[in-house]
Amino acid sequence: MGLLAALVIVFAAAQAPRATTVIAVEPDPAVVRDPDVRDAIRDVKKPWKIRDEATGVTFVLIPSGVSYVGANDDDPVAAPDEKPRFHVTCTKAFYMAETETTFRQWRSVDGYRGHAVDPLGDLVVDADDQPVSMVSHADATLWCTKSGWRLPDEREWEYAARGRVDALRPTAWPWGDAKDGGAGWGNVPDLAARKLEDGWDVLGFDDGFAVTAPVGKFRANGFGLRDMIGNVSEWCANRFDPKAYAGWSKLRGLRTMPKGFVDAPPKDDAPDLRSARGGSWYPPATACRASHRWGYDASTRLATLGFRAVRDI
Ligand SMILES: [Ca+2]
Ligand SMILES: [Ca+2]
Repeated sequence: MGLLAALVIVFAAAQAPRATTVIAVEPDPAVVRDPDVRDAIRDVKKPWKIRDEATGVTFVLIPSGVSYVGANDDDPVAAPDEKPRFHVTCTKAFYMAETETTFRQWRSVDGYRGHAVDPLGDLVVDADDQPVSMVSHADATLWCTKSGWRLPDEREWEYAARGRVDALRPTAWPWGDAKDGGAGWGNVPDLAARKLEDGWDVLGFDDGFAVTAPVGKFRANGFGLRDMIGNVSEWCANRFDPKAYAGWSKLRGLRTMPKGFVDAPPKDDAPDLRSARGGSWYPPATACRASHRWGYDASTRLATLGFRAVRDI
């Protein structure tokens, strides 16, 4: 019995939950302004905002709900890979990091002390509170896995980026259907960025940041997430297929990816393209729409590309 008891203790230790602090049980109505979203969060019966103590990553609860993925038919700048728009049901709530993964958080995990940063002259892009960039898809995936987390599926990402639990018509840009009017919504390619390079296609205001901004400086979306639009684009878990929406639009509901899910390998030595979302501080401005999709080779490292983690419930 003594040996059995010892084994039970070891097993229990191995399964011990990570130290997590509850930041807020109830959604803050000043942040989550839609009462339907607040009700959906309460229905999950889990705290709205929590913090992982080992890394400092703060998560907010993304409730189940219904939304659209893809561009509206009348969106004049939508690319073919954003269509056809389809209706999804997020069937299972999950936690998503409130911000992009920062350098401080990145370095808090063993084995991730050092990091190569793309030289951008005198511009600082690797301060503790700036989003980590220059990370490959494998880097981002492994970093998440070490803490028991994962990258989002791009449908989950877009559902989360829209910040709504209903099926009302989504807007093309986070702030509306017109390109202008986005001041305060995120660190986007703007007049500050155009000082780096004449002729860049930018939005017509100055958000104060030419390159990456410290995370969380701009307004939260309907779920309380920050910087989903702009700052750095964000790796998603799944393979990028420009024609995927034709098939996905025929599925009923959003399939939440199980832990450890891996896409089938690419066929016939095709490149291993992975999806990235949300636009960044760098042009084009049209990438700062929730429906915009990037497909990058998985080994790509860019000063415009980072990630955020999902923690399953
Ligand atoms: Ca900017
Ligand atoms: Ca972002």
